[in-house]
Amino acid sequence: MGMDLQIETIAAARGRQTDMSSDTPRICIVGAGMSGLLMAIKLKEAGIESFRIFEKADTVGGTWRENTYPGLTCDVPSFFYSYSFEPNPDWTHRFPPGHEILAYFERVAEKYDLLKYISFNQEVASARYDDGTWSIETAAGETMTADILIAGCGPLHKRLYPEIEGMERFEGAMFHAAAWEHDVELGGKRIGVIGNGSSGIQMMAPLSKVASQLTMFQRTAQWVVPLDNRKYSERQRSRKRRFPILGKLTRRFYQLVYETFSVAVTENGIWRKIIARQCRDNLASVADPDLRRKLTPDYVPMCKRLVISGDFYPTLTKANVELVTDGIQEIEARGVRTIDGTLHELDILVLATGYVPYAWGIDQVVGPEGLSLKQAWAQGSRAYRSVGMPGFPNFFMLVGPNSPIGNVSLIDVSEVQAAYIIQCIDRLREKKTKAMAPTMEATRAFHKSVLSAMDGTVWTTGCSSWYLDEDGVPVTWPWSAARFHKEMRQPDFSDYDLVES
Ligand code: N01
Repeated sequence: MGMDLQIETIAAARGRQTDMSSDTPRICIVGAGMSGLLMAIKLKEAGIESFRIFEKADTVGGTWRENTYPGLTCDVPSFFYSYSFEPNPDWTHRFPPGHEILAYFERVAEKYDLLKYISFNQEVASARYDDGTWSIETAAGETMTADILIAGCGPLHKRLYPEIEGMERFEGAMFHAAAWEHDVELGGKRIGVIGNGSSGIQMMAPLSKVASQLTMFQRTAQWVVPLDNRKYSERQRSRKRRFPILGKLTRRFYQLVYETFSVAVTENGIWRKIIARQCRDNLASVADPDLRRKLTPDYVPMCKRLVISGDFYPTLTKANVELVTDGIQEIEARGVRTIDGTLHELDILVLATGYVPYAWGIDQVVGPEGLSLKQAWAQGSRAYRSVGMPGFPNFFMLVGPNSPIGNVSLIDVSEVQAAYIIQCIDRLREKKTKAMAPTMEATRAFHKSVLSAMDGTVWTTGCSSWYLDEDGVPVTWPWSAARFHKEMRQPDFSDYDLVES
């Protein structure tokens, strides 16, 4: 099998990893989004300031900088979608609006004095491990020699643009949901939205308030769970300001709720039934039988990432909103033509078509034997416990392959991984260890246990989703979030190739 062949190739590199000569290692972090900023804070806490962050854009914030579409909201509760060490009493809603999250990360970057470590507008073009160090070069020509390379690019890094016949002929404004063109006037316009994932569904209610006509083009129906996004009053916020423990308790509460919820996707038990029931009850609330039929998925709830929205179904019943389920035949100058022959005339077309799954933005990382991550992952992204790759010494990932992803807080996940990586770096700083990479055997054993556990998960029950790789294998963590916390508490260095001095 492809991966085995690659693993053998990587195995040839074993034992050739070389020196890391300082106890203040030079560290390169790729990305100044949620996970890259977190890593920087944790390095500073560990007394390491010899790091640099390369960020492709001109500000921090990652996905929360890129996404600015109307209605953008995180569907993980605000108090849980915050760093555990940096509670924010000022969240205005249970589910925070995107601009508040971006402002939060900007504040954190300033408070922890991180901006001076960041090289903005520097997209990493190559990173190569040779003679015991990483040589990193950006597209704009900046270079860095590092002992350790840490990727914080995220799994949904690259926008997916659909390939639909005639797209270039459309005469209106057309843009991806993650590249919103704010100078395009929406008021009174005929707006089309292709895609009904979390992004497409979230923007429907606000767009329906301004568009003269709003048309959603749905290829596959989604299960939707309605959760109320309640507003926090000024009184509640000031109480949390005065008693920070309240924010911490709220975070812990949601962490426990979500740990419980995570079992619903990994085990076919009571929680899966309860959430499936909520989805079905929500669908049953759609009074129009024809609309309900169009909205009824043919797969098990949560197989695709669950969409959380209390206003999607009501929005679809508005007079200026239409759900189109006939397939798209082509895009013409004046709109979208569906296979039933109808031309849906549009002024604006939003491509809420998601992301290229697992295009991590770090394809160009090359290990000592000349093998790139792109080549290593040609048969699907695999990693050792979501943080490391065999044959890639002193290389770590945040939210790497097989991280718990989905309806969980990736901040929580990243904190676990950052703490793990710090322990690895501590080991490297002890000087006894010059380089480390997970062994082939440990990676293979981990992957084998992942594969056998996938059978019980909801992701393999039969649907197409970005959770799956090209072979239909989920690139997720097939066990509970609690198990992730437990297993990642400390590295098992017997699983690593260690080059000792
Ligand atoms: O993207 P998606 P998204 N013709 O991949 C359709 C996170 N997120 O940006 O299902 C027609 O979910 C595609 O159809 P189908 C979250 O993790 C979080 O919405 O493949 N349609 C689907 O309907 C989420 O899961 C928040 O048949 C085409 C849609 O486009 C992830 O980002 C908010 C098509 C893509 O849905 C991605 O969500 C928003 C084509 N050629 C996003 N190609 C939070 O609140 C694709 N589609 C945290």
